[in-house]
Amino acid sequence: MTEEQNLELIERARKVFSGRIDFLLSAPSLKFLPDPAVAEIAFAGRSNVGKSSLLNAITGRKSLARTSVTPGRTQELNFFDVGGTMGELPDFRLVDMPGYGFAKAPPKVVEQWKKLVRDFLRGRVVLKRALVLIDSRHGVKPPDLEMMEMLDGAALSYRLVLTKADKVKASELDEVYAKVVAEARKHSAAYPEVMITSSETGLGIAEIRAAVLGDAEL
Ligand SMILES: Nc1nc2c(ncn2[C@@H]2O[C@H](COP(=O)(O)OP(=O)(O)OP(=O)(O)O)[C@@H](O)[C@H]2O)c(=O)[nH]1
Ligand SMILES: [Mg+2]
Repeated sequence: MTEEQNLELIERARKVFSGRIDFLLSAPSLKFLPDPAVAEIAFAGRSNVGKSSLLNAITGRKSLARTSVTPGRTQELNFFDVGGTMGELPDFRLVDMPGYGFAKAPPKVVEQWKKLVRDFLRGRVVLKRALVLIDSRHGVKPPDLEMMEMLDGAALSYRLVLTKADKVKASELDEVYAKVVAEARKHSAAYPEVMITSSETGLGIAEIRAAVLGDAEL
C-alpha cells in the first residue's frame, strides 16, 4: 500500500467509525450467535489486557464495551454493528471476547470461556481476522502462545497488538516490541507487523482503525 492509499484508508476509517455503531447482542454460547451475514473482526487476548478498552477507543465511544479493573469483566461474545443504515445489515461487526489466562476464576468457568472462544475462532466462517492483544508490560506469555498456535492451526490470520503502551518507558517498549516481532515471525498466521497502541492516550488508534476496516473489506 502506498502512503497515499494508507492515508486515504485512515481517513475513510475515521468516517466509518464516527458513523453508526450499535451493540447487537451478547452470546453466552454458540447457539446465540447472530446470523453469519457480514464480515467480523474479533478481539482476543488475556484477561485485563484491554480488549474492551481498545474496542471503545477504536469506536470513539467511552463505554460501548464494558471494561473493568477486575479481570474477567467480559464473559460472553459481544457483537457490535458498524455502519449500515437503520433496518439494513451493518457493513461489518466487531466481536469483544472473554479473556483467557485468568487463573482466579473458577476452573469450570475458565474452561467454558476457553471453549467458547476457541469454538468461535475456529468455526466462524465470516470471521476475517482476529486481533490478539498483548500487554506492553508483559509481552507474549504462555496463554498467548497457546492462542497463537491455535489460530495458526485454524489458519485464521491475526494481528498482534501491543496495548497499554502508556504504561511502559520508551526503552522497555522498544524491547518488548522487538521480542513480539520476533515471535510473530515464528507463526504462520500472524501478521509480520506488530501494532503499538494505548487506549488511554490514543496512540496507534487511527492506524488500528484503518487496519480493521481494511480487514473487514477483504
Ligand atoms: N493505562 C492504560 N490502561 C488501560 C489501557 N487499556 C485498558 N486499560 C485498563 O485496563 C483495565 C482492563 O481493561 P479492559 O478493557 O476491561 O480489559 P479486557 O481485556 O476487556 O478484560 P476482560 O474483559 O476482563 O478480559 C481497565 O482498568 C482499563 O482502564 C491503556 O491503553 N492504558
Ligand atoms: Mg473485556
